[in-house]
Amino acid sequence: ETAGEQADSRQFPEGYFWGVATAAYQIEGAWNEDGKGESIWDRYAHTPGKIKNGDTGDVAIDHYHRYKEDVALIKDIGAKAYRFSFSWPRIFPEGTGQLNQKGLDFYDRLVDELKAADIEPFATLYHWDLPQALQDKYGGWQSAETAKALGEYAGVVAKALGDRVGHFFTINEFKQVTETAHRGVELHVQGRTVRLMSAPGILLEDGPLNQVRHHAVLGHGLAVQAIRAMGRAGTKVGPAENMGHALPIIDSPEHIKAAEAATRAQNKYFLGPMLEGRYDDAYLKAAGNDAPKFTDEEMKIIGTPVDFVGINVYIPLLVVEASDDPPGYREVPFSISHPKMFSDWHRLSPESQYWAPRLLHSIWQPKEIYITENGCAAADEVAPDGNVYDSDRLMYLRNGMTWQHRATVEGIPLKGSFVWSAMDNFEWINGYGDRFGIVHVDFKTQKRTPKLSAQWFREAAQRKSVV
Ligand code: GBH
Repeated sequence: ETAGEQADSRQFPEGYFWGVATAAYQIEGAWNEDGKGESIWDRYAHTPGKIKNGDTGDVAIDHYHRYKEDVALIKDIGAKAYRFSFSWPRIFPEGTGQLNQKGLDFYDRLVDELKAADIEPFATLYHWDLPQALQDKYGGWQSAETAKALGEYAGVVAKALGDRVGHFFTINEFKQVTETAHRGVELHVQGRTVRLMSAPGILLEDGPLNQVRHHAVLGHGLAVQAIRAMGRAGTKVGPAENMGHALPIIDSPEHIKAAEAATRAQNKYFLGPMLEGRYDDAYLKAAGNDAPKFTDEEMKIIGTPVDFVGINVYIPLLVVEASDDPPGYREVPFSISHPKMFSDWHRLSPESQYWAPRLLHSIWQPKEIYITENGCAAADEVAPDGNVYDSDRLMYLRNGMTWQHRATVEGIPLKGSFVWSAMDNFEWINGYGDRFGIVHVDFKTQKRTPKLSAQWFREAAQRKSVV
């Protein structure tokens, strides 16, 4: 075997999308310009005490005004694909009804700029910034009206941009939109209990929360149908879900089977119904009176076939087989010393970049899979020589992508992946504290500086190989 052949075996398949990702509220700024309506995140960030340091996305990284510079930067760091999201209230200030043409025009120009730079646009319809008007009028996702509104908005966007945007994602992270926004997580800090919630931050009981979950997948289904109907030939659509996935700690058939069962259970609210058109019986039975109310017609809409499944891959669940326990698996904790990333919630798990797509493939066999987010925050600093030496992020991405490569070699239909994030940005309730970019942004001057990890990415994308 020659050295050349060895190198080829390490290459990702031809056409693998080497991408980077962002989301509207995290980068755009211009929160009230050109007729944009208010979103639940504008409202939330403007409410004292909700976001670390009182940060807001009012200006963010000013991408709305700097999109040309940013597209040039994305090209420069070697990305062949760019995943961004539309701000729904920029396009429909009231959520439905009157279109704001100026808002839609922004995305029209952005898409043209990307195409001219030979970067494939992948667009997310809804990355958490619900029009506040829908929250006020219907209680947001508590009502099926919001699901309908998402479907209408999807049709308008697909009609306008579906000739150039070949890939649409419906909703980003169903769990965050539903559970984190309406239940949150309780943390115990210095003897106090704090509940961390994302917008709109309305605490719901189990029954209403299950109904919110149901409306989110219903909105997804309606959006899939609208995009199918309006997109030109070739337009593909699917969800972008933060897929709960289990790592079989030991690679043996029994433990892998246990990981499969745990992964199925983790996805009973969202991926399960979307890919099977039905809720898991065990879920409905356990929920009892709190089970969501739904019709057969709605389940058909929810199960509308998708072209691909996008998954954001950050942290796994660790499981071992437990054949004497009914579910067949048992969750085990991370060791206290398990390597952690900069964000408190984030544990190191490069294997997840293989196991998440592999389990998705073995459980549901979607036609295509994308890893829609892969990345980490780091304690980045600009060194005296002007560079940002993010060696931990570089290690994180290199190892993660090595495991993605393994998935492609084994015939799992993983078609591409997106680094989260292209540029440092507004990290939701953590404000500007957690930097996820492979490009550094000085939040005062808005100066962009590609980090060491961006140099690595450019080289890898060009060689189509990470090792
Ligand atoms: C993704 O969420 C999002 O799609 C993206 O917008 C986000 O920037 C990125 O990941 C990084 O978080 O500080 O304890 O309140 C992944 C799920 C949601 C997990 C926010 C961490 C904050 C936890 N993340 N969450 S905490």
